[in-house]
Formats: sequence, structure tokens, C-alpha cells
Amino acid sequence: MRKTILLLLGLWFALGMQARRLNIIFETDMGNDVDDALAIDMLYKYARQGQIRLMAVMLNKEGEFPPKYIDLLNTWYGQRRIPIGVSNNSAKSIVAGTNYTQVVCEETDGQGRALYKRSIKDYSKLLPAPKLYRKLLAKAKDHSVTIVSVGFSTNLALLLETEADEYSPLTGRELVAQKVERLVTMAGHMENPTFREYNVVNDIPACQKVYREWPTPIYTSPFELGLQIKYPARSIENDFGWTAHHPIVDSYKVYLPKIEDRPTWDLTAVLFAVDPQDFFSVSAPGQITVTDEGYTHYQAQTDGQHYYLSVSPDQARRILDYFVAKITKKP
Ligand SMILES: [Ca+2]
Repeated sequence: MRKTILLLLGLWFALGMQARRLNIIFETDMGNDVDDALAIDMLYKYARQGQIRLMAVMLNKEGEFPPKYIDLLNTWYGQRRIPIGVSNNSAKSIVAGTNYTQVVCEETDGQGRALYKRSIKDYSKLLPAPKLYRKLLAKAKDHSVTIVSVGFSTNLALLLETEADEYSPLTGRELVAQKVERLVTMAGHMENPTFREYNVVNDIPACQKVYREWPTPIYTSPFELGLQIKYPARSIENDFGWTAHHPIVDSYKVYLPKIEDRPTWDLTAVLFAVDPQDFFSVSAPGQITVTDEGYTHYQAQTDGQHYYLSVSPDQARRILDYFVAKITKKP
């Protein structure tokens, strides 16, 4: 009898966890800046803790190495079955730093063996991101998926344009309206109307389309927010003594050889999507528009579906403490 009660309690708990778990799809330009790498570290940990189900990682960064790098991370974090969507139509990103995805994939252990293992045998079989979105969304419960987009809007705009296929009779726009609960993005600058933010300018038409046509609420963490919370270089240098090799730490050091504090743009979007608590202030509903030059404008509007995030100095300090605690923890 006692055993049965314990079993039922266990089942109840497991189902409860299941019900509370957020379904997240991560849309990233992994390889351009290193905040994407810090952000995905958090997602792997949320997934390991049962707080989210990481349904897929979608790439809007071109090239051979971003998918290999995600495979490497999936493997290192013990979550190798997370599907990866690739982009065949990605914007050609303007790159400032070294593409750490290639360097980390090619690191060796001194005897010529790969330092970090990968799992996928044939990368040519990975689905294009819009197709993988359709496959996953078709199977999802209604209004159950949160998309966190911390790169360009290319894949999201393409998804809206998709037609009925083997996965669903719905168009992309209908599928998003039915299955997605909300989109959380890192994009734009809401305080400076003459600032051209990187994620916007690398694919302006796609970003315009998403803010014009995306059928669910959109929450945006703008440039000025991540700039107020810088991940400390001293943490990268001092807090990872528990492992000889760490792919995210290596990525950080490759991207910033003169190691320095880095804004936490993409991390703020992930945190808001998964664990917002009272970390952020959220604007009134409104409409965000993107000009042909890549400037972003927010206009309050009672029936608007767009919101942007901001933080007080006190909230910024609390978020920074949270990031450091989360990222320096063993997976
Ligand atoms: Ca990014």
C-alpha cells in the first residue's frame, strides 16, 4: 500500500513537472558574438533541471561550423538528441570577432584528437530551420511554445511564408498563431531612435516582416538593456576551476582574446522567457516598427502585441548575480 502511494505521488510529481515545463525553441546566430554561447549554457541547465524542454536549436548563422558547434555543445551537456535546424538562406552576417564555432570545433587534446566530441555523422541531413519549425510546431499543443530569438529574423520570416506540407495543412502564419504562445527577441534600441542594432540590420526586411506580421505577443529585450549588465571577465578567468576544459569558456577566450566584460544581450532574453520573476520591467502594450534603415520605434497602443523590457540599476545587479551563479555552476 505504502509503495503504491509513493508510486502515485511520484507519478503526480512527474506529471506536474511535465505540465509546468516550458517548451522552448532557441533561434540563434551562434558564432557572431559570444553572448549566444552564454545564453545556451543557461538553456541546457534549465533543461537538465526539468524547467524547460529545449525542443530545438535553430541557426540563422551561415556556414559549416555553427551546426557542428551546436552538436558539440549538445554532446558536452549530455543532450545530444536536441534537433538542430540550419539556414540555407541566412543573412550574410557582418562579423567583428573570430568565429569561435570553428576554433572550438577544431581544438585538439595535444595528441591530435578532438578535445570536444560530436555526435552527428552526417550534417547534410539536418533540416532547414523553417522545415524543422513546421515539424515540431505541428506536433505541439496549442499555444504551448515559446520561441527565443537572439539573432536575425531570417528563419522566422521564412517560417511565416511557408505553405502546407507533409507536417501540417496550415500555413506558417496559421501554425505560429495556433501553436506559439509568445516570441521573445533580443533586438533593436527603444531609447535611441537613431541606433541601428546588429540583429536588425543584418536582415532588415525579415525583421520588419516579423514585427509587422507575427501573430503572437512579442517581448523584446533591447540593446540598451543587455548593455547595462556585463558578464564579468574575472568570472571567466576564475570560476571554472572545476573543469579542465569548458567549451563556453574556450569560446569566450577565442572571441575576446584580451578578455573583457561582455554585455549580456542574449542572456536577458533567455532569462525573461524562462524565469522572469520580477527581474524586469515590462512596457505597456504597443507596436514596434522597423524602418528601411534598420531603426526601431516603439509606440504605446492599447491593443498592441509588442512589449519591451527594461531594468532599474537594482534589477540589473540582481540579474548579473543570477547569470554568474547559473553559468558558473556545473551542468
Ligand atoms: Ca546573438
